[in-house]
Amino acid sequence: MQRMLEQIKVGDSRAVARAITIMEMGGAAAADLHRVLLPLTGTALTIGFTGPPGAGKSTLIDAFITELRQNGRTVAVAAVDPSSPLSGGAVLGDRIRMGQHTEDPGVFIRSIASRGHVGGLNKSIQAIVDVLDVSGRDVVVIETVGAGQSEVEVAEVADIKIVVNAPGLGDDVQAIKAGILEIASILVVNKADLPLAARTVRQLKSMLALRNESRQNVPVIQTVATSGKGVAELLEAILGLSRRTSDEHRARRRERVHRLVAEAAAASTRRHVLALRDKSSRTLLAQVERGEVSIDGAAQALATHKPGAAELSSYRWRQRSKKYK
Ligand SMILES: Nc1nc2c(ncn2[C@@H]2O[C@H](COP(=O)(O)OP(=O)(O)OP(=O)(O)O)[C@@H](O)[C@H]2O)c(=O)[nH]1
Ligand SMILES: [Mg+2]
Repeated sequence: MQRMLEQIKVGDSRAVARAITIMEMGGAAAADLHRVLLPLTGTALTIGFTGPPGAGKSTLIDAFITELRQNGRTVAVAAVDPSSPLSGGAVLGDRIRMGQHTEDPGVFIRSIASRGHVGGLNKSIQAIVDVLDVSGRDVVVIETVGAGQSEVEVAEVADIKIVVNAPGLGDDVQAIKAGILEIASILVVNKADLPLAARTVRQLKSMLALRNESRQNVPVIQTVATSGKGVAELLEAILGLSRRTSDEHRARRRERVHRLVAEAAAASTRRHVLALRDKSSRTLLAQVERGEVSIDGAAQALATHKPGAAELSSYRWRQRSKKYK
C-alpha cells in the first residue's frame, strides 16, 4: 500500500491505473486506499463536464486539454461511459476523440464504465478523482453523459460544473431537465458554428433570468469544439471561478468529507436493513404493509436494529414500534 501510494504521488501512470481499478471494484481495498489518499488531496482543480449525448463533450474536452497543455498545465480525464461493461474495452469514440494526446505524458485519460460499481458509481468517481488529484495533475476532468439526477450527483464531485449543450438536440434546451441548471457553474453552447446556436444561447439566458439572483451571473459561453473556437474563453472563465482563499478551500474540503461519510452511512444502512431477516424485523415490515407503522418509523427502528443480540420481546417491540408511528 505504502509503495503504491508513493508511486501514485509521483504520478506513475501504471500505479494510477491500478489504483483506479481498485476504486472501481470497491470493497475493503478501495476503502483502505481512499483513507490514505484523502489527506493528500485538494491540490487539483476538478472540473465536471456534463450534458446530453452528442453535445460534443468529448470533443470539447479534447480541445480543452490542448488549451491546458499550451498553458503548461497537466491534466487527467475520467470519462464515464454508460454503455461499456466493466470489462469491455474502453470507449472507442473517446479514445479516438482524445487520441491526439496519448503520447503526451502530461495527459492521462481513463474511461470508467458506469455499471458494475459495487459501492455505487458516485462513490467510485469520488475516489477516482482523489487518486488523480494525488497523482499531481493540475486539472482533473470528469465527463458524464446525460442531464439527469445521477449525472448531477457525479457532477457535484467537481469544483466547477460545466453543462454542455448544443443546438438541434431537441426542441427544448436539454439541460433544463432535472435541475441541472441549478448546479452549473458555467453553461456552454457548443457547436456554435451551427445556425441555431444563437437561439440556444437565448433560451439558456432566459432560463437563467427566471432563476434566483445567484444564477443570473452564470456565464454562457459559445464554443466550436471541432476548431477550438471559444475554448480559451472557457478556460479563462474557469480560472476566474476557481480562485479560492485558503479558508474557502478548507471549508469546502470539510464539507466534502462530511458528504462522503454521509453517503457511505446511507449505503451501509441500506445494506444492513436489506440483510435483516429476523423475526422482529419481519414483524415490523408486516406492520408497515398493514399501515400500522410508517416507512420512516420502521426505517429509524431498523437502521440500528441488531437481531439476535437482544431479540426484543414482542411486547417491547410493539411498544417501540408505536413510538415510531
Ligand atoms: N459542427 C460541430 N460538430 C461538433 C462540434 N463539437 C463536436 N461535434 C461533433 O458532434 C459529435 C459528437 O461529439 P462528441 O464529442 O462525441 O459528443 P459527446 O457529448 O462526448 O457524446 P457522448 O459522449 O456520446 O455523450 C461528433 O461527431 C463531433 O465531431 C462543434 O463544435 N461543431
Ligand atoms: Mg463523450
